[in-house]
Amino acid sequence: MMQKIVTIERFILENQPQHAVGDFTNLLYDIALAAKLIAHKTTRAGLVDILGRAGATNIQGEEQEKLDVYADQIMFRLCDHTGRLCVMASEEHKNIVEIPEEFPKGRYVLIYDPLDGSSNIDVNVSVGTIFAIFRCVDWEKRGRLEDCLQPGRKLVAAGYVLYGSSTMLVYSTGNGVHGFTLDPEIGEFLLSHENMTMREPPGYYSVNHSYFGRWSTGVQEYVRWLQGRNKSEIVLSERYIGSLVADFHRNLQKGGVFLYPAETRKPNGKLRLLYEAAPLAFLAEQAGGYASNGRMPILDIEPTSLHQRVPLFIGNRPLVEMAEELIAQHDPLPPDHPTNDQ
Ligand code: FBP
Repeated sequence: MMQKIVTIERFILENQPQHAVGDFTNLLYDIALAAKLIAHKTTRAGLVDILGRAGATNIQGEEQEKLDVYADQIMFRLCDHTGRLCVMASEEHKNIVEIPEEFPKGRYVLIYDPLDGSSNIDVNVSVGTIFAIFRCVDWEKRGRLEDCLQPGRKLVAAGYVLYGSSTMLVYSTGNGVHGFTLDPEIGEFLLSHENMTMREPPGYYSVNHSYFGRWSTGVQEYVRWLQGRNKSEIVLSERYIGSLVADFHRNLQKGGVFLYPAETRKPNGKLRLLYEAAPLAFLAEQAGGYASNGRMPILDIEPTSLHQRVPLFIGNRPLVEMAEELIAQHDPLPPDHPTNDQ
């Protein structure tokens, strides 16, 4: 039977959550438009001088790629003047991104990683944009840091855009996970994957094995279990693109687990709680999966800083819970460890 043709705009409008009075809907429209503009550049990346380094470094001390500067600018310029936001935070900026005084402030907080996996751009590997939306803590005041430092449980929406063989926008407002594919000919995101769920049984596990020697015993035992060793009956194949959005998207559709554990050189892992782990954890739980830092749900972690990193285990719930079990078994926390009382 022919798939119904539904644009993302119509789907957003018809599926507005109760709290929406228009600005939430329009904010999602803004993000869809930003995705189209960024997709336009990514698909032509090999042609125009957008590749290569921007000659600047970002807060993470990483050399900025031109495309991620462009993507960051697009998100900002599309969202700073609309009166829908009280504040923004970007993976590319050290501090919160304030709404210019001359523009009205709104009721929502937009947090985004403008171009995740940017180190893959030069080699034409899929990259992504990740976004998360909270409500402002105090509507009377202009945006502040505390508006951004909210636990993932408080998210009202999250999603990502995958710039791959086709461009897809996948999001949730707490009412299931839905995917839209960009039809470049008409420039419209059309509903292509309604009510996405983590497929059972799972097919894949995704991890950068080169760090094996630097993982804790619990994580090493877990990865051996994923490989079907140590009497584990699990049968998974291994896939690792090294681009979080692409790895997560595959596992969302085919079932599986992605992990970026802590390791001796990165005691809190590499991925950022606010821009990467929490938005994808929101999607994972909406799709029937789960996300953990190895000890507790990612969505229950109270952020303490804008760019804090967190170990991430995300995918089918039984796979992630096994990580928690083996880490608890092999890496007992010292009795006075704070996580014990959270
Ligand atoms: P950026 O935010 O700097 O792009 O880094 C994030 C990322 O590229 C993820 O997309 C990916 O999962 C991970 O880093 C790959 O890291 P590694 O190269 O250590 O496996």
